[in-house]
Amino acid sequence: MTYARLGVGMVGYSFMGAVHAHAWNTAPRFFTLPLHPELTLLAGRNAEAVTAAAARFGFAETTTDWRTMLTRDDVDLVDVCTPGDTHAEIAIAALEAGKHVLCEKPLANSVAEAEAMAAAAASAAEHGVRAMVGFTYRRVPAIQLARQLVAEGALGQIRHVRADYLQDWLSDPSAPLSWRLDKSKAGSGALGDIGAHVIDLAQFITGEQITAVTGMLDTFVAERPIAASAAGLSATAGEGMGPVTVDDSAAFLARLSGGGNGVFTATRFAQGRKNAIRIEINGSRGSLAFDFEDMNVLHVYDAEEVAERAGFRRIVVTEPGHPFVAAWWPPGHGLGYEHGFTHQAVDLVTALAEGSQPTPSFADGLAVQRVLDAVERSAATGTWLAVSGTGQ
Ligand code: SOE
Repeated sequence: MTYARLGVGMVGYSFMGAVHAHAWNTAPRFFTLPLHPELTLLAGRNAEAVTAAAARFGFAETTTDWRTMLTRDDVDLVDVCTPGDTHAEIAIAALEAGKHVLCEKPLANSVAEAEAMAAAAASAAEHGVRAMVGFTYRRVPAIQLARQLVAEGALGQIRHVRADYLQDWLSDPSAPLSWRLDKSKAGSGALGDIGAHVIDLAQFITGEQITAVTGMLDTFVAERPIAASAAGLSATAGEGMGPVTVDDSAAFLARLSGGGNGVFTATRFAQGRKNAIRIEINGSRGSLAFDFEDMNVLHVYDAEEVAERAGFRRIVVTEPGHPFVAAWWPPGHGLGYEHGFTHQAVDLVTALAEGSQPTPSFADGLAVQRVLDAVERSAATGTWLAVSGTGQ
């Protein structure tokens, strides 16, 4: 049986481009998809580098101008894997040209851009053209199980969410500047890059919204060496030191729509923590706890068990009945970082074939952007702020 093709055009080919390309290549090999993704066109400004990346990832052609994609009939979907400052321009142009869009997180660098993107996505949806934002950790099987348990009422009324995203790659003050430390490119620092993930996960798992926040942002190292290879920075590459214009760490307290509260941290200065996404949720009937550094495991506590036998149970989320797992390895053999992206590609292709809205949508991305914005403004004023769009 032959399947209709889905021509994929991708913009950007660094870390995110690599893992998205891996997902597009892997999804049809392990899942039965209703459409066959074909790596059609890869865009990047440096002709030599984009040609090398295309050969490595398996793209048929390259271009140094992403706009080429808009007029190509063989490109059905534009996958935006660029820094945040270009998300709005590329995604809106692609949607207006009738291309489906997958856009990396955070959706944009400002609420205004995110609103324009969500509006473009809503108009495009009227013509069956779809947009999705890449909050990939939603598709880690243990996170999916956590959401199912909350939806089934296993935790009861949610009282607390504690969510941390901890990395340490900036602890060394001689670590060089990159676009992620440049506000004009990245929008914000740890807050938008990794804080956005735990904001999305907290809302995804609980089904609640963050309605008000009070935040604190810190930049511990104000200047860093400009790497000779630095590309696309506002400062000139290879010339001494340059300013860090984003937060190194973000922390905030939150009110949740169901009456509970939340404590969030995002930092690139947590020595020894490489990619620790730690989420603990406590409800009236029980608790759950997850750490991405042990990503195949979910800890669950049932407060209705007899006290003498109660305790956190360690569920290894590798059974064929767990979300997405049946397509992979026998129980206990575990999945990794890249599998979330493959699951994201599977769900996106399935939604496109069904003509349904893939999630997270650009509206979901906008909701996260509004929380980021409220944290940033509250940190500047030292006050509590309502998150716009939550009716508070
Ligand atoms: C860098 O800090 C980063 O690559 C994030 O941008 C990703 O979203 C996260 O998945 C891993 O860390």
